[in-house]
Amino acid sequence: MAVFAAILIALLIAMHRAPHRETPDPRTMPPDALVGHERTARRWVFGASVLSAVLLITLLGADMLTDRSLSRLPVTDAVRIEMTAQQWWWEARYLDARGKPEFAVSSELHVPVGIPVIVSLTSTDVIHTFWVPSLHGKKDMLPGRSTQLVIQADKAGTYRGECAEFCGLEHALMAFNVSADPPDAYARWRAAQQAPALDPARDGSTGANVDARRGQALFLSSSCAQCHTVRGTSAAGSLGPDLTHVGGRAMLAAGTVANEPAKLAAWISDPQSLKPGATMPSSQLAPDDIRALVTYLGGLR
Ligand code: HEC
Ligand SMILES: [Cu+2]
Repeated sequence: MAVFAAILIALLIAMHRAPHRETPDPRTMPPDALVGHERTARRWVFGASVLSAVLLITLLGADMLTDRSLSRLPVTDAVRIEMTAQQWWWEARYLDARGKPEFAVSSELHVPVGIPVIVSLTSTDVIHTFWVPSLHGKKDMLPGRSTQLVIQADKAGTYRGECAEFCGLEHALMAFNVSADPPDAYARWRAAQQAPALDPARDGSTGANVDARRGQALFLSSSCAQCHTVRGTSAAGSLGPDLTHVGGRAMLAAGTVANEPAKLAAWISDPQSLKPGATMPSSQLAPDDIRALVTYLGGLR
């Protein structure tokens, strides 16, 4: 800002002075004055160049120092997440203390405030870029290679993340949220995610529950289960997001669709109309079946 302001002020001064000053014609100027004129101009150019160089080198130094202190964040007791970018959604696998995947979520990450989070980044298809502007700079996600990033949220809140590398048709509809929670809220969220999915067959059979049970049976017997995992059931597909606790997410399909019954129904019957090019196929289900699926999935909190 200071450099920008200085340049503008210099420009304004020059513009203000130009019309008032009779420009000396070099052909009529005495040689002495001409040399003096050139010398002053040369001094100004030289001075400004040196000043620019000094400023840039200072900024470079500050940048390197900041980078170094960021990479020295203490990472004991860090939360570990494996992020895999897909066309066009994000899969986040949370690891336990021994580095084994515990549960997976999509579109919506939770991290504890004030505790470092080690994120391993990779991609299954093309190059994507992980970018949560309020938490860290961009980092490429490369197929077949794993890179690492340490992030830490110092303030509670929701931070939006985006894919920052053009990756195909739905690149612009590939977002996610990072929710930074106070440690106890984070611990509750984590415990809830670790649990297997609710099973509508286990608790009573009235009202919505009949629908939910029908939805579950449909889900497990149709193609859904071949692409989606619901922990605690036989559904163990891995082409689409893990749906074990999908009912608790605010957004679906990488931030494209709000998680409400009507939108969820529209998504299940025709994902292409909401996110053209998405790799989930449209289904030929009857409205009744869609409703049952929506009740079942909506209840998976
Ligand atoms: C060929 C694999 C495939 C099949 C079959 C499939 N899905 Fe999907 N599903 C996906 C993919 C991939 C996504 C992510 C799409 C995106 O965001 O671009 C997805 C996303 C979803 C989401 C949003 C999840 C989230 O967290 O964002 C729901 C809900 C869902 N599918 C339900 C279903 C249901 C119900 C069925 C059965 C009728 C089904 N899917 C069949 C691959 C599949
Ligand atoms: Cu992408």
